[in-house]
Amino acid sequence: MRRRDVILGLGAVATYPLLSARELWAKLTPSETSVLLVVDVQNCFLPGGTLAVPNGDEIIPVINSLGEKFQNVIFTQDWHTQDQVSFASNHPGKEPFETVELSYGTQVLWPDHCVQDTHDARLASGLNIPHAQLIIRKGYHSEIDSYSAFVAADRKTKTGLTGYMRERGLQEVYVCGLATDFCVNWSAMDARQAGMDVWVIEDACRAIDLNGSLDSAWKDMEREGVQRISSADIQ
Ligand code: VGL
Ligand code: ZN
Repeated sequence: MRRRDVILGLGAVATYPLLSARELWAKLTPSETSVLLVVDVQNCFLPGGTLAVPNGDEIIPVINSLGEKFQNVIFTQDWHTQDQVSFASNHPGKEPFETVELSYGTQVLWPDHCVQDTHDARLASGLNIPHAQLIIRKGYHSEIDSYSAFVAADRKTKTGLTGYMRERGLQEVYVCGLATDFCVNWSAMDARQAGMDVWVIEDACRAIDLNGSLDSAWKDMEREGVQRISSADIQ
């Protein structure tokens, strides 16, 4: 915190009493050990995609601006085979958004989405973060889904992202992308499990919100010490 910021902050107290504590005080400054984790910003989750998240496209400009504030940026890419166990089409008689019991627990069934090497699975063309360093794919084992960027749904199968981040000394994770209540949530929770400091940038995410999933995702994340912030909290 620089002295100038404090003085500006105090001025703001007098003038704009409704500003949040973060706006008045400590903006977060990403360092060389911080990473922006951009989760599943792919055509399938955008309007017109196979599993469109409402208003998912609105976060792209927010994420592009955030990208300029981070030295380290990692993308994730949901990357399923056509026989992926989480596709309703692979469970005769079942419809998307119903659930099934699998060996690793309850699985939500989804419309076919993000099939490998399709236009639907590509990262959104509006993303503009040329210095992003890694695209980590997940969900490619046909028998196991993976919402998390770190560990698949069986809670055993790893993507390798924890090892990559450890080896590069990346310890602070700022998570954004789609969807808040599924892949963002699970990735943030697993990053905490791996001992990282984790922030979720709410206005750089959009949710599916299935049967209260958004509320329970925020409750779970807050319980695990994931910090809920907005893009304006980062300088
Ligand atoms: C996601 C459902 C299925 C996500 C991925 O990116 O949140 N949700 N596959
Ligand atoms: Zn998926």
